[in-house]
Parts: sequence; C-alpha cells; structure tokens
Amino acid sequence: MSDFPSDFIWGVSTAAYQIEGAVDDGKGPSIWDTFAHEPGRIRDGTSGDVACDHLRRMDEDLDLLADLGVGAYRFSTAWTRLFPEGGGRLRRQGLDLYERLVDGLLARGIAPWLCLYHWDLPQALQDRGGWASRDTALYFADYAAAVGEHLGDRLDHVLMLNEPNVHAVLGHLLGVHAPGSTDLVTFRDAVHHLNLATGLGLARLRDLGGPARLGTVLNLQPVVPAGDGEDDQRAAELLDAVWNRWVLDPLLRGRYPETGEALLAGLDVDADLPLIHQPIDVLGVNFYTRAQVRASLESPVGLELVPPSDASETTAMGWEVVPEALLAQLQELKDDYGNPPVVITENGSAYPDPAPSGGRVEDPQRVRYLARHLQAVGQAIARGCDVRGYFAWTLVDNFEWAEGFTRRFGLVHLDLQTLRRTPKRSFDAYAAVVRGTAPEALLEPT
Ligand code: GCO
Repeated sequence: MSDFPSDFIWGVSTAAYQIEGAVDDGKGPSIWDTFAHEPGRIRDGTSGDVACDHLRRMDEDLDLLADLGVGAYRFSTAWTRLFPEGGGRLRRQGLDLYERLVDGLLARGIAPWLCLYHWDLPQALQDRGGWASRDTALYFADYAAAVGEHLGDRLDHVLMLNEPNVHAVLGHLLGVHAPGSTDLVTFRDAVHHLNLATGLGLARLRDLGGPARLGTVLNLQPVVPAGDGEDDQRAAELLDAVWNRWVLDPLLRGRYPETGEALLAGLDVDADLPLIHQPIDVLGVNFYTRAQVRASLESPVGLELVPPSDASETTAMGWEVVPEALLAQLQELKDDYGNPPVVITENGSAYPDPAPSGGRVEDPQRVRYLARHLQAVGQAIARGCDVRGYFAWTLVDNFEWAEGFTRRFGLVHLDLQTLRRTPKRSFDAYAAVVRGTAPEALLEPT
C-alpha cells in the first residue's frame, strides 16, 4: 500500500475479557463475568470463561503476531486481575501475567499498546454504583497510576478507555451489554464519569512521567438521516451528539455539544470539564460503519436506528460496509478538531467463515473489507489527515460480547472445541500489507 509513510504503525487489537479466559484463581469477578452468566444475555450461551484461553496460550499468540510482522499490539488489562475488588492492594500474580505479556512482546520487537479498560469493570465497584457513581472515576485513576508505576517503563502507549460511548449506550441505556442497565439518567451519568475517568487517568499518568505516550479510544461513526425531513435531520444530530460528540468534545474541546444539552441538565459538569480536557498524544479511533437514523415517536429518546437497505453490502453483524464513511470521519477530525494525531485502533469485519482447509481459511470478504478500508485510510493521509497507524480488529476469533462466538472477526480462525488457531487468507493479506509486499491487485476492491 503505497499511501502509507514508512513510519506508519501497523498493529492488531484485542481485549482482555474477549480472549484471556478466566484462569488465574485470584481474579475478581467483573461485570462481564456476572452479565455473561445471566441466562439469555449471550446469543449462544457462552461467556469469557474459556474465550481463546489466551493466557495459557500466550506464546503461541505472540508468535502469530510476530508472523504477521506487526510493529505494535493493542491489548487490554483486566482490572480485576490487578485489583480484584477494584482498589486496595495491587495483586502481584495479576501483574506478573501482564509483565510476561509485555516482555514477550518486547522480545519479539512488538510495541505494547496497553488499554486500561475494555468494559470489564470490577463487580465490586458496580455493586457500589458502577459508572453512575463518580467514585468509579477516582478508582480508575488509581488503577491507571498503579499500572503506570509497574509497567509504564516498558509500554509504548497507554490508552485509557475503550469506547466509553459504546459502553455507556449498550451497557447503561440499551442494557444489551454489561452491566445491563436501561436507565437514561444512569446512562448520562455513566458517560460523564467515563469522560472524567479518561481525564483523571491521563493526568495521573502524565504526572508520573515515563516514556509511554498517552491517549484513549473512541468509537466514531458518521450519523446520517434516513429521510430528507427535518425530524430525521434532528434525530441524526441528536444521535451524532450522544454517540460521537459527548465523548469527543469534552476531551478535545473542553465542553459538551449544545445538541443534547437538555439530557445533561441536572448533572454539574462545569467543574469537571477542565479535568476531562487533557492533552493526548494520540486519539484512538475505532471504525466499523456508519449509522442511519430516523425520528420515532415510539422511542423513549425520539429516534430509532434504520438498518441498511437490502441493496447495501453488510457484514455478519448487519453493519453496512461503507469505507467512504471512514474517510469522511477522518476528514472531519482534520477539518473540525484541529487534525489530532489519530490511530485507527480497531477496524475489522465479521463474516461466516468456512472451516479450515489445508492450513488456511478462505475469507475473501474480509480481505476485501480490509482492502477497502485501508484504501480509505490511504486517501485520508493523502488529504493531509494526521493518521499514524492502523490496528486490525482482531487477532483470533473471540467472544463477541452479546453475540458470543457466533460472530467471527479474527484474522485467525478459532476452533471452539480444540482452540486450535488457523490463519485465514486475511492474515496473509494483512501480513503482506504490513511488510509492504501486498500486490496492488490483492488489495484492490474486486
Ligand atoms: C467494539 C469493541 C470490540 C468488538 C469489536 C467488534 O468496538 O465494540 O472494542 O470489543 O469486539 O468492535 O464488535
């Protein structure tokens, strides 16, 4: 891919609860341990109890990363392995696990990008209010500082939270993710306290000093009205505000957007905004698709998502394949937010893969999705967007939250019975891109 600078960062991303397995007898329960064991919550009745058994197969998975040739690996730490109850004394056995992971990466010449929080809040903190409580942001800052003190000297980047907006909406408003809340005030407070946690964590790590660069990870997507009417336009502006700007604007602009202000009424945010508005070295952007929305009198928030049309190309998640929306999103960050240093910290696709054959899995749709989105990133760079890296989601098929193992995003296939890993053709395609040997024809949209 000729559009990328020679120092462009190529990586892969994963998340603790989705891959690790619950080994390590001293790990405290997280809200995902609780949620996944509640009947009916997960499509196939699975959980993260085994997942990819990554902690016991760590060397094998690190070797897969080395085979890919990536220069960086974004993983998350499970808060409850270090602090089973969320705070108190740091648990040495948990720290040892992540030291082994970090040292294994460094031994393979792969830069560790550590994400402190990927949705697995300690259940003990949830029992005390979770993200609806301001105290959780303070506990997060202490957790962040502890990780920085013990691992910071070996980390390339530390990212605060993964997708606070998605976590707030799916887990605290729609209730389809942990902790399963469906309350508008809980959702609003959770968004704000997740923003506060982001700022407090950044400040604590900045104060600690150390070599690691700091940032956080947002899921950003353009929101378009389904119809031409004013009501749909207003619905799109509201969802755009709540999904994108409620996390983007406090961090980058130090204020909440005007749209949606009524929902924030009653929450005293002014004193917190300077705490949230912290400098970052990188903005992680997770991109998958765009949202289409229309006004709805039936919906408690006055809007509803509109599924892609039958003519649209979609992935197994039902998400429209729109690489042009990624280009538009990156262009907006350049034009409207001062062109911050951006890394695509997640981009990938789920498709119903065939069984492995001859040591590989044929996944042409995922190769095409990858190619089209890398083309969009290349176009954004050519337009002057400050995009410095791309992390594929994800290494191995893993626990896809409420979808369980029914949706496969991996560059590597996971046999759910044997846990055998089998690279897919998209693994080979990405490895070729990373090495700069990808024939244009391979990655040209067919
Ligand atoms: C997210 C999460 C990942 C998902 C991936 C596919 O963006 O939702 O960061 O944990 O597994 O995005 O949905």
